[in-house]
Amino acid sequence: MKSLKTLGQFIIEKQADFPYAKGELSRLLRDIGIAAKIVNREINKAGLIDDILGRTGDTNVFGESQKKLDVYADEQFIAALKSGGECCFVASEEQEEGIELVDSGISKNAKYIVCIDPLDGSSNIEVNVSVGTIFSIYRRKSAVGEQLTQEDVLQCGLDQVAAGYIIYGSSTMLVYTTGKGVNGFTLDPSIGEFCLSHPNMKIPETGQIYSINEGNYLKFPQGIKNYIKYCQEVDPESKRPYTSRYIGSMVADIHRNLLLGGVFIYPQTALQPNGKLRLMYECNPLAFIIEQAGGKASTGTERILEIIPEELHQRVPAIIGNTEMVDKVLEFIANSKTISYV
Ligand code: AHM
Ligand code: MG
Repeated sequence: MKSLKTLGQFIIEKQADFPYAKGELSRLLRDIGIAAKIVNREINKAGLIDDILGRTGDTNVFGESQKKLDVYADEQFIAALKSGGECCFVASEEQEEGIELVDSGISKNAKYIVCIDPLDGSSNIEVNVSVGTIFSIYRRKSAVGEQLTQEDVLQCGLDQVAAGYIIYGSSTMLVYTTGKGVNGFTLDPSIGEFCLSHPNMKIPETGQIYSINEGNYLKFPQGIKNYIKYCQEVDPESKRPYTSRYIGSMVADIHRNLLLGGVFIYPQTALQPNGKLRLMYECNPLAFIIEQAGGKASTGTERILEIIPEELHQRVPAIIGNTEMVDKVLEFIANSKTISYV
C-alpha cells in the first residue's frame, strides 16, 4: 500500500526547487493551506448556519453584494498571512486597497506579496455549488526595510513565484505550482490533511469542452460568436459538437478543464470592454497553473502572464485551456478582423 504524502511533507521535500530563501515560501504556502482548511470547514456547514450564510448587507469594491462567507474567507486568509510573518503586502478582491503587513511586528522582514480572491464564484455559495480560492505569490523587488513601491505590488504574471487554487467541491482540493509543474492535493477530512492525489498534473492535449456564459452571446465579439458556432457544428472527425459546461465558478470550470481538456472563455463584451475577471488574483494565477500544466492563457490578443498591470483590480478578457483549443479561439478572433459585437 502506498503511503500518504501530506501537503506539508511535499512542500518541505520540494523546497530545494525554490529559487530564494527556502523556508519562507514553504511557510507561506503552509499558512495558506491552513486557512483553506478553516474556510473549508465553514463552507461545508454553510447551509446549516443562518448567521454565516447570506448577505452581510455590505458591498465590495465593485458594488457587488458580499456574502458572509466571502467576508469570512477574506478575514481568515488575511489573518493567516499576518500571523505567518512571511507576507509584507496582501491584495484581496474584497478590499479596495491592498494591506501592508510590514508594520505588524512579525512581518517586518517579510519578502512576499500575495494577491488573493478569498472566495471566488460567490454566487454559487447559496446553492451548494463549487466555489474556490485563488492565490498568487510574488517576491518583493525592493529591499526589506525600504518602503514598498508600485513595482513591488504591480508585478507581471511571469514574476509569480507560486500560484494556486483551492476548490471546495465534492471533495476539497488544493492545486499549486512554484513554476516546476503542477501538483494537486485532496483534503482527507478524517485526518484533516491535504494529501497528494494528483502529482504532476498535465492538461490533455486535446479537449471537447467549451466553458463560456452563452447568455451573453449577443454581446460577444464576432470572433467568439463564430467560435461558439464552430463548437456546435457536427464534425465527427474533430469530435464536434463539443460539450458546453459552465459552472460560473472560474476555479471549478478551470479545474474540470485541466483534468479533462477544454477551454474556458470570459471575453470582453459590449458592456464590459475588459471582460469581468481580474488579472491579479483570478487570471494570472490560473494562467500560471494552466501554462505549467502544458496549456495556454491569452486575452485574445496577448499572453495573460506578460501583461504589465496598471492597477490592483484590473480586469482582462480570458481564454484559458489546452493549447490546441486556445489556439483555435485565437484563430477565430484573428480572422474576425473587427471586434464588432453585431
Ligand atoms: P466573483 O469574483 O464575484 O465570484 O466573480 C467571478 C466569477 C468567476 O468565478 C466566474 O467565472 C464568473 O464570475 C462568472 O460570471 P458570470 O456569472 O458573468 O458568467
Ligand atoms: Mg472572484
